[in-house]
Amino acid sequence: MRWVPFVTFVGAISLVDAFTPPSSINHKLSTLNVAAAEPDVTVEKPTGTSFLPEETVERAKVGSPVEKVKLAKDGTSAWVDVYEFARKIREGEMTWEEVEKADLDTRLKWVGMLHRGKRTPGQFMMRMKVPNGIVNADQMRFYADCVEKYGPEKGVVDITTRQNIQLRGVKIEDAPDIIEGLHARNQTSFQSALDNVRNMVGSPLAGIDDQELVDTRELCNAINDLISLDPVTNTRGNPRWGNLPRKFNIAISGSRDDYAHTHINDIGLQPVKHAETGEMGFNVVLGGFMSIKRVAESVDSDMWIPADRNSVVTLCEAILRIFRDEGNRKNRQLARLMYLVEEYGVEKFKEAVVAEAESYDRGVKIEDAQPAPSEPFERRELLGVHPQPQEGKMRVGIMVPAGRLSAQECRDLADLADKYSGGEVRLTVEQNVILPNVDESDVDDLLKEDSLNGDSRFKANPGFIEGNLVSCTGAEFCGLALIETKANAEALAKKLESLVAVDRPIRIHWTGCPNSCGQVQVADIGIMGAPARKEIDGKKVAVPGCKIFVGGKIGEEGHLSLDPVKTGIPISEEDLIPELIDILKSEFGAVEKKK
Ligand code: SRM
Ligand code: SF4
Repeated sequence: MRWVPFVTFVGAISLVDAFTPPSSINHKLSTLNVAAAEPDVTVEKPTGTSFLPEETVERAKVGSPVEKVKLAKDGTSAWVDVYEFARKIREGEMTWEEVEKADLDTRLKWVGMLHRGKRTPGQFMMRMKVPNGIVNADQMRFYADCVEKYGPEKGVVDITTRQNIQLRGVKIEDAPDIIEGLHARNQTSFQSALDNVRNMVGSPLAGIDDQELVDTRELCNAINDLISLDPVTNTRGNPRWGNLPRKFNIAISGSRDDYAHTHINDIGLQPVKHAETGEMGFNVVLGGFMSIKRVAESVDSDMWIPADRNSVVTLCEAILRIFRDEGNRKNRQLARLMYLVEEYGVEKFKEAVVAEAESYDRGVKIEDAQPAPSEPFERRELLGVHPQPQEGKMRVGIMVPAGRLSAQECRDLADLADKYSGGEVRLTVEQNVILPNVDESDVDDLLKEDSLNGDSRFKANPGFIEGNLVSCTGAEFCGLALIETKANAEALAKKLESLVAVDRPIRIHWTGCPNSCGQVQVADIGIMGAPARKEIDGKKVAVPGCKIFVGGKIGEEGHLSLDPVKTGIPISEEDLIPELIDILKSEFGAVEKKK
């Protein structure tokens, strides 16, 4: 390993000794809540680039503009810089506009801060890490407190398609308090964007599922710690994985339902028993991703690992090391894992991973893929009230339309969680929530709560269409968007619900541009922002429009729908609703309701 010697704080010129080191930098943290050793405050962290082999650095030097930004000053510098910028802005020494552009728009992403310069200049989205999508009432209230000051339009909270939380409206001067507050609550925003490993997706039913094959919580926490907890200083932010060639997604499925969507992640772990020993483990699928250039389903890697912490961490570490040092640094569109796997060939890539894992000498044995179960299995619902294996306990899935939460709605959820689910809230990749461990005897009271009835946007028993809605951020905040998504998605789902009856959940996904953050290719019906024209007053004019995808599949039979069935459809209600009703009737057996 290429650890560079640490520079000591004491007596050394360091990035941080110009001002008091923020306590969060030295805050001991583990998502597992284990007692960690006291951090050594006398060491400064190495940079992300310091872990790269010379050859990789040489490639980065002639690489993409982002590579050059990272070489000029490492992305990991933001872990410290954000405190300095905030202090200077608070003390009137600088304005946010004076923050160097590369810091503002690129490096601050290492603290999870994404400048929303096109839509809300000077304000940021702050993305968390919520391994396995589990948060608590205290964290929910903290999110509300953080965003409320930015007003009801800009200061909102989103549940993302990676079972994660994003805070909106954040200003640089407020960031240190938020970061400290998160760290004090055992959470972080570090390494959640740009060239970092993204939120760890696991099973939302982990530990409360009678069909569970693997409890994904500890494994998601372990990978989360691998990525963003520095093992040397025991502080948040791990520079070892701080300079990847591109984003990297990992998902661990806990049951045959594959709630984690392993087939669209760079690494997907699918639970399967070893055919001979009966030991529980994972088949490893690789390279699934979505982008403007290409959308690809994962390939089978022909690897199986036991479902224990050491094996899972070692496998991910081995793949990450290869990806970090060998991935494309020139063309960001070709820098996803799939391209590297294809360059090697699956077999050779497997050999490289096995050799890398063996070199760590941790006794991890990677075997050939094991046969997946073949008995019939039906994917289960997450919304509504369902029994748990724990006697007398129920899980209650609640719809959060398009994943959007106001500050008050965060507090409402926190109140429900405190009252009914031991303070715990589970997030799903469908941008909804689950309250686990509700006493059976309390379920009726929960369902009668004001925040689940009347004018509330939350519903425990929503319709099949509105309940399964997913939407990316769209033009409200995202500079890449071609259309407004969340508000349209919510309004049109409500409208459809009133117009047609369906007899099963229909998953309608909206995504504002071809990056497909809203994963339209896995949807029953996917709506992707695209150009459209419409005749208005006798003239054809450009209007917000979409392409429509039909027939994506999730679960064991996961399959991506790659080609749109319709293009150039305006997204206005009068144009889109009839198209969707036609598709719902012809493909999903919908029946129009009597007017
Ligand atoms: Fe995404 C870029 C939002 C999940 C593929 N994504 C963006 C940016 C950062 C663009 C930007 O700077 O504005 C968006 C920020 C908008 C905002 O203000 O929220 C953005 N992506 C999102 C979220 C918030 C959508 C949502 O509403 O839930 C999701 C955050 C997940 C998280 O918690 O980390 C989100 N993005 C995804 C997914 C789905 C997934 O991970 O399962 C994908 C497809 C899967 C994948 O990555 O392979 C996805 N986002 C992209 C891409 C295309 C990646 C590529 O290889 O080209 C981009 C563009 C990029 O990275 O250059 C992108
Ligand atoms: Fe933005 Fe496009 Fe992603 Fe939607 S799909 S959040 S519009 S980048």
